[in-house]
Amino acid sequence: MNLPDHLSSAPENLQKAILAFAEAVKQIDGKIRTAETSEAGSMNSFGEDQLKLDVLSDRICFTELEKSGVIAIAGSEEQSEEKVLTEGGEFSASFDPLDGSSLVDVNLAVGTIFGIWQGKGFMGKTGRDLVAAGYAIYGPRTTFIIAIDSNPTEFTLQSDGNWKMTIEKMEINEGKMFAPGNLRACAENKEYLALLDFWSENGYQLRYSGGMVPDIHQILVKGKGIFSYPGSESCPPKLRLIYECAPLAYVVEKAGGASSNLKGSLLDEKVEDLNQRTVICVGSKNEVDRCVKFLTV
Ligand code: FDP
Repeated sequence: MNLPDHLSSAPENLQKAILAFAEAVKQIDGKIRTAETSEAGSMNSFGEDQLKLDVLSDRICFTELEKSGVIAIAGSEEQSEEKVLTEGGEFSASFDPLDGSSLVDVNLAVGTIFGIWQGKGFMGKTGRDLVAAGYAIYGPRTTFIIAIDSNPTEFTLQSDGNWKMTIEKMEINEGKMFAPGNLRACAENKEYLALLDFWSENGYQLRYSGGMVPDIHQILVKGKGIFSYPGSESCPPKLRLIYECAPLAYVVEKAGGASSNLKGSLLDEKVEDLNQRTVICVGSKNEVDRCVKFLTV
C-alpha cells in the first residue's frame, strides 16, 4: 500500500497536511544526498550554528506547508517565532526540519520530526492537542513514519518517488535495550549514574547513535527499549517540547509505549514557551517507569 491510500480514511485536510510533510521529506532527502555539509554562517533561535542543510530543509518545509492550504501557523526549531501561513487553516504544524545536525558531516542517520496540532498556535496546548505526528529518517533507506489515531506505520521511499508501506503496525512491548542521551549529566546527576549502572549490570543492550530520531525509531522497530535525555545543573535537558519531544512521545504512545518528563506523560506538558525544553524518557512502559523511579528518588 502507498501513503495516499493509507491516509484515505483520515479527514481530507489532515491528509493534505501529512502529504505536505511527506513531499518536504522527499526534497530534503535529495538535498542531504548532494548538498554541502558546511555551516551556513547563521544561528538558530537556540544559538546553535546552522548548517546550509538546516536552512534549506527549513525553507522546504515552510513552502510545502503553505502550499497545502490547511496550516494556519507553522513553527520550526530553526526559527525564533511562529509564522502565519494560511488564513482560516485548520491546523498548526511544529517541526524540526533536520534533527541531528551534528551527524550530517559524519554521514550518520538524521531525521525530520513533525507534529500536527488542532487549531491555531501552540501556546497553552499540550501534546493531547496533536492530531497526528511523525518523522522521517534519512539513513541507508529513507523512511517516513506516521501516527494518526492508532499504531504508527512505516513507509519507505522508492526510486519512483512513491512511499511503500514497509511496517503496517509498529508496536512497543518490553525488552532490554537502552539509548542513554546526555551522559555528561551523570557527573552531577548521581541518580542517572545509578540508572546507567542498573542497565550495564542487568544485560541491557546499548544502542545509541546520537540522533534522537534513529535512537527512538529503533525502539519502534525492535519493539522494545528506552531512550532518555535527562539533565543536571551544568548539563540541562536540551530537547524541545513542541518540535521534538511531544511529536515523538505521541508516536511512541500510539505504539503502546510510554513517555515521561519525570512528572507524568510528556503529552500532558503544557506549552508555555515555543522554545521550551524538557526531560524526556520514552519507550517500553516498564522501562519508562523504572527510569522515572531512578531519576526521581
Ligand atoms: P543534534 O544536536 O545533533 O541536532 O535534537 C538535537 C540532537 O542532535 C538529538 O538528535 C540528539 O539526541 C541530541 O541532540 C544529542 O545531543 P548531545 O550529543 O549534545 O547530548
